[in-house]
Amino acid sequence: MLWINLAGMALIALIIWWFWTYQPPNIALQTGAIDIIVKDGVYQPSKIKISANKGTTVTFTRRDPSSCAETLLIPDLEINATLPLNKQVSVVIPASPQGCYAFHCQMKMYVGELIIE
Ligand SMILES: [Cu+2]
Repeated sequence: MLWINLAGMALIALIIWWFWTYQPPNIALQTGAIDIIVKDGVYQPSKIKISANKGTTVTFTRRDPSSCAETLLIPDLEINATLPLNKQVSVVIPASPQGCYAFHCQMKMYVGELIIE
């Protein structure tokens, strides 16, 4: 009986950890190339950091055949790109002021964040 209770508590703790505290790994890069893979419902990495007032190029490679993933939108920067399957596409991020800029696919199944600081 005690073991069942302990196992149950451990499971609950694991569920709480997974859903409330677990954050997928982020990659923060200030310089150099940033490559994002579009796959399995997530941008990898989904959070990227770049320097303010300094443009950069981010490449996207779509590995998800669903057509919705084909469109990449960064509304605040007025960027709209088409990502053909399995092709690396360079997206030029213009020099921009500090802030958080969301990027996503057409239906927002894929979501990511561009942090400019
Ligand atoms: Cu989508």
